[in-house]
Amino acid sequence: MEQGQWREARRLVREAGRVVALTGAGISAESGVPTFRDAGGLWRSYRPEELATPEALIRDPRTVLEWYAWRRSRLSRCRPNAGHRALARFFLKRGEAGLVTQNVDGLHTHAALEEAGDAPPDPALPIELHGAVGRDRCNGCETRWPAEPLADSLPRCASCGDLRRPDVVLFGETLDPEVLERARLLAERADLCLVVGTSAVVYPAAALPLATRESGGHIVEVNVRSTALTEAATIALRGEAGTVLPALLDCC
Ligand code: BJW
Ligand code: ZN
Repeated sequence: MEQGQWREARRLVREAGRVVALTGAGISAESGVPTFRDAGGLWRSYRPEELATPEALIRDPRTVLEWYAWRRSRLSRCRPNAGHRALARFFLKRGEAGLVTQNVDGLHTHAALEEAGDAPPDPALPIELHGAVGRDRCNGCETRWPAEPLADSLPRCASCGDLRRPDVVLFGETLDPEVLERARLLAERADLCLVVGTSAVVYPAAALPLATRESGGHIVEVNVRSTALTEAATIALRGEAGTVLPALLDCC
C-alpha cells in the first residue's frame, strides 16, 4: 500500500504539466521554527489565535511585539532544511506554476538563493500569503521598513505616528488582494497541488488546493499526520517534509 502510494505520487508529479506547492509551518519545523498548532507550538500559554490579531495589537501591543521579537531572534539562527531545498531545486528545474507559502520566515527565499547561486527565477521564489516577519510596516499608513530590534518604548511611524508592527497578516486582516489572486490563479491552473506541512485550517490559504481539485487537478499531501485536507487528497504521504520531499521530487 505504502509502496503503491509512493509510486502513484511520483507518477502524478512526473506527469503533471503544472505543479503548485502550498506550504505551512510544518516545512520549517525541522529547521527549528515552532509550528502554531502542534504541541510545543504555543508561546507563554497564548494561542496564535489570541496573539496574531489586530485586537491584541491594540489591547496589548507590547506582548504581541515581544512575541514577534522572540520569533525573530529564534529565526535568526534557522537555516533552510532539505525540504525547502528540494522544493527550490524542483521549481528551478520545472518552471511551470510555483511556490505559495503561508510562512513568514523567509526560509524558502533563502533556499532558492542557495540553490540558484544568484538571482532565482520567479517560480522558485515564494508567493508569501501572510507577509514576511523580516519587515515592519506602519499600522496606519503603507510605510514599510526592515525589521528592527524592540526597544523600551513602542516603535512609531515617523510619517503618521501610528504603531510600527511586523509586516504580516493577522487573523481578521485581509490578505493583499494581488498576492492572493496570483496564488489563486496558480492553484486553479495547476494539474497538481503539493500541500506540505499545514494543518489547512486557516482561510483563504486552505481553499487553494481545493481550487486545483475543482478544476480537475490532484492534491498530494505531505504531513506527519492527517489534516483537514486529507480527505480531499488523491495521495497522503506520511512523514517529515525534509525526508519526503527530496525522495518525491529529486527523481522527477
Ligand atoms: C509537519 C512537520 C514536518 C509538523 N513535516 N509536516 C472561512 C471559514 C472560516 C473562517 C474564515 C474563513 N475565511 C476567513 C476566515 C477567518 C480566518 C480563518 O481562517 N480562521 C480559521 C482559523 C477558522 N482567516 C483570516 O482571518 C484571514 N483573513 C481573511 O480571510 O480576511 C478576510 C476576512 C476577514 C474576517 C473574517 C472573514 C474574512 C487571515 C489569516 C491570517 C493568518 N495569520 C497567521 C499569522 C501570520 C503571521 C505570523 O506568522 O505570525 O498565519 S495565523 C497562523 O496560521 C499563520 C500561519 O501561516 C497559519 C497557518 O498555520 P499552518 O502553517 O497550517 O501551521 P499549523 O501549526 O497549524 O500546522 C502545522 C502542520 O505541520 C501540522 O499539520 C503538522 O502535522 C505539520 N507538521 N511538523 C511535515 N516535519
Ligand atoms: Zn504611518
